[in-house]
Amino acid sequence: MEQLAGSEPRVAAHAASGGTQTVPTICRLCQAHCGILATVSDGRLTEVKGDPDNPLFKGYTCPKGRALPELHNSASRLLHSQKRQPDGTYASIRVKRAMDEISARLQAIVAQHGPRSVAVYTGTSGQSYPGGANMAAALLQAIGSPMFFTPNPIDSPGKQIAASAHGNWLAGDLPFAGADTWLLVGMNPVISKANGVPFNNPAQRLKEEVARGMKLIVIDPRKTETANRAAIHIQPRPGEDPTILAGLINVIIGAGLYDRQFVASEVAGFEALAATVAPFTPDYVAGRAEIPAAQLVEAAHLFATYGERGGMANVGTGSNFSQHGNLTEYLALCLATICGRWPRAGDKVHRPNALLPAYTAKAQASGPFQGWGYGTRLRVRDLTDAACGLPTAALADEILLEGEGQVRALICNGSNPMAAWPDQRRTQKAMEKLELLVCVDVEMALTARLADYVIATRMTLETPGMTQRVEALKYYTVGIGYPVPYAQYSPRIVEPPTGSDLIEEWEFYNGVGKRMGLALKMGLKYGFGKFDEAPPLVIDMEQSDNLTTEGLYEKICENGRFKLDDVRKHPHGHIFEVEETVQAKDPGCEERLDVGNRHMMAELEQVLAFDFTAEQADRDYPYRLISRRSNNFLNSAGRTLPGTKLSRGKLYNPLFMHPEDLTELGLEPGQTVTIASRHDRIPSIVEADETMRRKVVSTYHCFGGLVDDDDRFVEQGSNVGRLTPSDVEYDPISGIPRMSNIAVSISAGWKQA
Ligand SMILES: Nc1nc2c(c(=O)[nH]1)N[C@H]1C(S)=C(S)[C@@H](COP(=O)(O)OP(=O)(O)OC[C@H]3O[C@@H](n4cnc5c(=O)[nH]c(N)nc54)[C@H](O)[C@@H]3O)O[C@H]1N2
Ligand SMILES: Nc1nc2c(c(=O)[nH]1)N[C@H]1C(S)=C(S)[C@@H](COP(=O)(O)OP(=O)(O)OC[C@H]3O[C@@H](n4cnc5c(=O)[nH]c(N)nc54)[C@H](O)[C@@H]3O)O[C@H]1N2
Ligand code: SF4
Ligand SMILES: [Mo]
Repeated sequence: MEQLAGSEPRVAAHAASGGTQTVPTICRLCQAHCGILATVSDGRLTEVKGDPDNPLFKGYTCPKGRALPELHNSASRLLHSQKRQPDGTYASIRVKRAMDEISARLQAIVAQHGPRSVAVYTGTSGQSYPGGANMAAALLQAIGSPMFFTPNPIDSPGKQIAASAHGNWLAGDLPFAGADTWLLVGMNPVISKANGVPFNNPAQRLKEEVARGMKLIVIDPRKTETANRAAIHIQPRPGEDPTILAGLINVIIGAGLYDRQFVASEVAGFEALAATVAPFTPDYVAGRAEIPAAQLVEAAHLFATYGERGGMANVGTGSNFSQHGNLTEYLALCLATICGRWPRAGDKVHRPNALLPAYTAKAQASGPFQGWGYGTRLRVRDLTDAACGLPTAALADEILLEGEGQVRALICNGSNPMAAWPDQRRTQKAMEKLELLVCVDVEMALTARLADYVIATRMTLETPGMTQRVEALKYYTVGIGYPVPYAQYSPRIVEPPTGSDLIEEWEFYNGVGKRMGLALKMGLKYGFGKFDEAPPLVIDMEQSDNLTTEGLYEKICENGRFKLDDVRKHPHGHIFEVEETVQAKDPGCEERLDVGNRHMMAELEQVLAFDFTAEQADRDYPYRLISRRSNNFLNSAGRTLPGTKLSRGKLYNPLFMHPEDLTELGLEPGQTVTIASRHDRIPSIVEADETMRRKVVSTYHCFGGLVDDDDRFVEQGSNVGRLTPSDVEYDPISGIPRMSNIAVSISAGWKQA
């Protein structure tokens, strides 16, 4: 057996030895990175279940994780890279050959059109592999192109934009466990395992906290699995989150329930905030969001006064999709800040790093900074680089718009524009216009079907895994990441199927860079906002010949508080003992958290001025389509698998409607309907759902086929991104278009146009 750096065998010994063995490892499908037990029989992954000996996850998994064997063994999985043939069909190509050809084509494109003509879009599944997205970024940097995109600006871009306007707290956020209250806006962590509730079994964490006495407040137009546990569920019209949060802040300030001491010593802009929220009286908010005024007042009092320590507020994708996401995220930070909800000197540091460098948590602000309007300018819609990254919703136009600076080559790393981007018709035009489209994927996903090359990669359990990335999430926003200094490392668990020719993401980018004669340097840095905690780590690939993935992970974790070797000693994962307390503020520190940012206050004034009555009375498009996530699928991943356990025989994304809305329209569950927005129309099949607010409907994203494929909706669903134009209603900073609270009409039947 080949030996690697750190004397680790190529695969865990059991995998090579035949027979059946069950070993601990990490599910890397989503950001939770649950500790799991994988059973391997004769070199094949046969079962995944929770690991009761994992100290953090304690046996927890979700259906997606338990379906890892189906993914790894799927007949529709790519075992060889694919090259598009002149007739549009695909033929297998050796990955080395593909790298030769791709590097030659990239070189020619750069020579003719300049570095900016090459872009990378790294997606959700790119995050399963530490090193992949970073190496893609290193390749782009070596080429000299700034055109690096992620899903973040079509996810929750308001988080970083709000944090830049508000400033960061250098002790991080408050722990969920033990809090008295918590406010969740536009998110459903029980299903999404995203932020808000700790993702080591969120349903259980929430249940425990509520049983202990936490009072949860949820703002969501749907009575979600999370809202079921709420002491107060505000079920408003969608799109009114800034109105409601401004209303809550107004009540709290008006009744003098805020933390005067904290505001006096750590906060700037309080008067501006108080003045701007003043018109958002309970009656105004109630009439506009269509909620009881008394409920708003009760929620404000509960949040501000219940218990000794109180709790924080977290915002999810629903609010970010419904426009004014930057403002909603900002107001949620302001709400926590005026109530003094940040760790203080002497508190225990609850997210100290384990595989990331140690840092000093301080009870002080790292003041605001300008989080937009800098760096690379896009050629469309006056968009620029920003704290959330380059505006992804505008990339299709950067490909379509001819002239200097046009993007002509795109590499998709574990991402799927055709399933995930808004404005699917425009996206398809853009994908078809590219001179070179490369998809680095594990299946012939929707975008791969338009690609020149599809690079087939190993799946997670065929690569080593580790949890460092999860720790870094706390720098991205509040309310996310491991709630304790936990880490896990896993060796490779299985070898890929025999006869396959697969590569790992980072090896592909490194291989292409080498062939282009470029010196790749992977740069890694972490910190709250503008504040770097440690000198950036640079991994110079020219100095790293014969590097293995295991060796690369050693380098990535080089400056960690704990060494990878320490973590490896605990194959079931480990919660380290880190007894650190938050330090007092630096003497003379003048930094303040800003709750009165001019741009945000101006946006709140715009919200106030908006004629919401016209929207409420829209007879042509009387329903509001909102977002929602499938418990069994992570975005589009695994969607090409024929009839998996996960789809439970239902291969489409139904349209969920309140039963009384169904009756009003004369529809029966299971009936086919047309969902039309002002922009486009898609077919669907209705399902009764009492959790919906009346006149609000929802469906899952990332279903459906290419744009001419609507008629097959029963076997593949339909794509909600079709209903959203990317250039009509969009955020001027992140470019995110309106992806929830979409005005739609619903009518019986479907006929392809
Ligand atoms: N209408 C609407 N649009 C949305 C959303 C919504 O809720 N509604 N959500 C938005 C959000 S929050 C996001 S994050 C984006 C998601 O945007 P993307 O990240 O672009 O989309 P995904 O579907 O997650 O793409 C994952 C791709 O990786 C592939 N893949 C799976 N496993 C692996 C692997 O192990 N290795 C590699 N290399 N590839 C793999 C999958 O086949 C798939 O093609 O979509 C956004 N778009
Ligand atoms: N099972 C599963 N888990 C996932 C994913 C998945 O596809 N499946 N995707 C992953 C990804 S990429 C992400 S970004 C996270 C997202 O994680 P979350 O942000 O928690 O996303 P959702 O679960 O869709 O919850 C969004 C909620 O917002 C509500 N909503 C919609 N519009 C509005 C509005 O205008 N105002 C308010 N107040 N609420 C609104 C919806 O009813 C819904 O309950 O989940 C991740 N986890
Ligand atoms: S929540 Fe599910 S998909 Fe996410 S890491 Fe855990 S088992 Fe995997
Ligand atoms: Mo996302």
